[in-house]
Amino acid sequence: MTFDVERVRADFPILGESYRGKPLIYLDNAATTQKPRAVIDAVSSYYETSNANVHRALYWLGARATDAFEGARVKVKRFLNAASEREVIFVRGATEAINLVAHSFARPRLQPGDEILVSHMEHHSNIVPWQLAAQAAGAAVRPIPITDAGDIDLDAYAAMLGPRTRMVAVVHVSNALGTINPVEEIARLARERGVPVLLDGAQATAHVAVDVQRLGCDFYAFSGHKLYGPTGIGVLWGRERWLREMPPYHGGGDMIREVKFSGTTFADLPNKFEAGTPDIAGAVGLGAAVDYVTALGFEAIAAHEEALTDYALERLRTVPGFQRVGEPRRRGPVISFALGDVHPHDVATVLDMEGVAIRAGHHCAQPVLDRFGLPATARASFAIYNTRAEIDALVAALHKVVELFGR
Ligand code: C6P
Repeated sequence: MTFDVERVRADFPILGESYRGKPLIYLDNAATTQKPRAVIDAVSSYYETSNANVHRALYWLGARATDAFEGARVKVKRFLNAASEREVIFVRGATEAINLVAHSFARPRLQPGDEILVSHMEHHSNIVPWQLAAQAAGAAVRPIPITDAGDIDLDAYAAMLGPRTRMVAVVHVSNALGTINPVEEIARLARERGVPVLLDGAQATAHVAVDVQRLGCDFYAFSGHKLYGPTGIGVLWGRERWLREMPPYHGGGDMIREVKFSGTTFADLPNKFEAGTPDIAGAVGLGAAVDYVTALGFEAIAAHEEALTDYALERLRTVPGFQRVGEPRRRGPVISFALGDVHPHDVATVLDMEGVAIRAGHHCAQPVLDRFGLPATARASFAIYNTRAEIDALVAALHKVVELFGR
């Protein structure tokens, strides 16, 4: 199937917006993606036709809401190729998913002197929860080194896996460097030593097909809003064997079997981890987002985004002072860069005046920027609706930055 970017663009109403006469050129897709009409309609149609609380109401509307919510879970199960719907836990996003695993899985298993391995390129969401769990137990979080190119040093990783390693947590696609990590290999090495692996898929699910069984990991975390879905909804996938053993993370309604003052028993999976009224409309929207990308197909998505990223790199090299941060072996549609000694915030501000939205800062990944000796970078990140003309506009705006700062 050929990929028709103009047809894709027509699905995203926000791309028609402009500001001060300049059309929106949205190149901050790693922060959050825009939403297609199908997702917006699914959310509003849910509220217009199906809104009720789930798993509780004894009337038809409640059954309709529950069907919509549980239908979304089935879609996510297929999307990830999970073994069962019981392995799909709805949470607020990747951050909550990782906190859940750190708190309910890792923390009770940790002893003083134990180690959790994370890579040096992790987002804070895949560092801080492990630090909290480790601190409580007298354990340590150790960074797996990365190379100057921005790849995980697999030999160093293999050497670090030892008798005290209790957990490995690694990002599938880096938000700061764009690296697509060899996560199957990382999981295989851990599995050989009986160490469970969590993959942070926040930046992966919109760009590469994810098959959790093939990846061989134990947990997979992602956020709906980076996959063209709503904010406030995300997924923790976990192997049923582990999820059954884990204690609940939050307590409240809808996660119990029986509550007595003498003691409470908990509901089966996945409800055990979904205390309180969930983000029902968010889940429905996420289901629509999953349908949307599945219909486009990941082969077509990847071909479009790879061609766009290649084109962007070729054109960006023409900008005086452009320096890419990280040249990993495999990369997603993310380019982090410096522009001479112009501060990345100045770069982003001038680009904004030209209608081009990028991110500048540490991207919530301070350790990796420290690793490269930088306090911040500018970052352009692409999605299915971006075009070569938008890359040209980015490059033209960067030339203006260079002119303005006289370098
Ligand atoms: N990165 C970025 O601009 P939440 O906030 O829970 O949806 O996702 C957290 C998260 C976890 N892991 C990775 C690799 C991420 O990139 C993110 C979010 C955004 O890069 C916001 S800081």
